[in-house]
Amino acid sequence: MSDFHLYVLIVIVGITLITMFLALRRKKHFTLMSGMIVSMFFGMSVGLTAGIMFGTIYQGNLFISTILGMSSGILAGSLCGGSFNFISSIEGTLAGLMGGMMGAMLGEMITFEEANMFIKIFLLMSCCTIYLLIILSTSLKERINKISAFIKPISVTLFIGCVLFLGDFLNIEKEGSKFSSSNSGNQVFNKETQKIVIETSEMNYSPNEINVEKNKPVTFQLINVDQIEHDIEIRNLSFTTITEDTHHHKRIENLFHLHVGPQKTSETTFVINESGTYEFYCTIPGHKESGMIGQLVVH
Ligand SMILES: [Cu+2]
Repeated sequence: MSDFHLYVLIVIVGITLITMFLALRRKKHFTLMSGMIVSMFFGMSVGLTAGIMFGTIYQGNLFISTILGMSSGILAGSLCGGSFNFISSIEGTLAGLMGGMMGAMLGEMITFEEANMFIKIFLLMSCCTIYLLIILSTSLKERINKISAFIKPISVTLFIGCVLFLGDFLNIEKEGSKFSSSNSGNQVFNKETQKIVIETSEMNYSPNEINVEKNKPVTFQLINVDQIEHDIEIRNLSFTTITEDTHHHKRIENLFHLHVGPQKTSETTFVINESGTYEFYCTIPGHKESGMIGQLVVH
């Protein structure tokens, strides 16, 4: 769990407490219907936020992420609804259950970056519950007459802005530290980069045996002269990525994957941390069997 995920959890707990407090205090201003709407909105938003988050953290284990996502949604929805009345708590519980389940499935399927975007959107929606609570419990006449009618939207907007800004800040800081560590890594390892060029043509890698040194940056270039796509995959390889020009489909520990489109070139620079002999192959169905296989020796 990263700093960003921890931050999202803390914000969720915070909003749940604020929502409960507001709901209990302004209960008499709410009709049954508006209480139900708020609970449903809150349960669903928190369920989706937590579901997507746990879906990415426990990628590959949909059972755990579904349980955690649903529990978070149910807890938030029922607490918020329970502050109004029993019917609203049922509404909140069910919405939280559904949101958590859908979020976990979504988190399982999308990449880390995409998930972070969705988490921010649904976290924003969760924060908006506070605004919804204030608006729904203030009569129209009151809203027009009071100066606080101006203050409230502004303060709520500021609050939401701060919440999002802080989340972004944590994200940036994480990326920043990753960047600087790889930079200093460059200096520690070596200035010279090893360059490996592999050409793929007619179900063959050429060369199909490569030698590299560990703890030294390797630029890996894959040139595809074929009319069909290829890739290269290495399992159980402990490495640190420095740069890449293609996106990973999924973040799996110790799995190296570089994809190359028809008549395209892909490149990535990384550092291998452990010596050993590794097998590499193409994951496109049938290609490995037709001879797209090779050996990587790390000294
Ligand atoms: Cu292939």
